[in-house]
Amino acid sequence: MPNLAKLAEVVDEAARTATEIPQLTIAHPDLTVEDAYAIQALSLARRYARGERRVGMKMGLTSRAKMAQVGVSEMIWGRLTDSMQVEEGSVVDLKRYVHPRVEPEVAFLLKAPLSGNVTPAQAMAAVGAVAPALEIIDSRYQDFKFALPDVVADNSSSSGFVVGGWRSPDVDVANLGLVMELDGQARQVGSTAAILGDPVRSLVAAARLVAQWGERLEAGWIVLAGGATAAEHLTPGASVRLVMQDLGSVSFQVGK
Ligand code: OOG
Ligand code: MG
Repeated sequence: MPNLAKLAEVVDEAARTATEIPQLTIAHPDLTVEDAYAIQALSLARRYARGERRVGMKMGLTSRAKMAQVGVSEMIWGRLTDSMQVEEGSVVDLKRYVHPRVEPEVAFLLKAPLSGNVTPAQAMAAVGAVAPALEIIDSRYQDFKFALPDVVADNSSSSGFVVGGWRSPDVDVANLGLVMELDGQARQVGSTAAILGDPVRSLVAAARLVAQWGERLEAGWIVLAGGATAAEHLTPGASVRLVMQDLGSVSFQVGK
């Protein structure tokens, strides 16, 4: 039985110091997905002990494009804290990351708790606002390569996220066209429909998955539905912008 607390320290330190590490499954080939979620919870406990606050949840690998890019085809989730949130329009420091990438997402802001088996209508009834979002993902593993238990233990590559202006949840997010630009050039073009056919399904899945771990999505939390396209590498000095039909745009700048 691997020492889960020790492995939590390893992934937490890798993230804290932006230092790459070998995949955990090399030394621990029998690591299960359940072990990995326990490691994630223990590593987040270390962040809370340093004063970070939970602000939400991110879903991952909810589109085929994302699954194909990382070679893992299972839906995963991670925990978001306040220190990961990047103000819209601000400059991010690449030194905080190992090998960051950016991907276009939809964010839900909850006005009521949500947990367990819910219908899409029940899920949307708990949503106070929706927004376009850019997630900065950063695997702590060498070469951004991992197996399912590795990425789950590493908080599903959670690293940073930028949320655009909140809009009324009356905007139907099922099939919104989107363009993610780097330095004004379209690099990824797609639709929110790539996210499980409708990002609301990702919120439904989020409610079900947290319940398995005895948690619930809380009012005031942000839920990221998952990347709608493959992610792009962040390069020094780049300006990154996501334009989404009906929801407007969100952007940030990469430091030189
Ligand atoms: C895993 C995290 C996946 C998403 O939106 O699909 C994710 C990774 O790609 O490193 O955030
Ligand atoms: Mg993501």
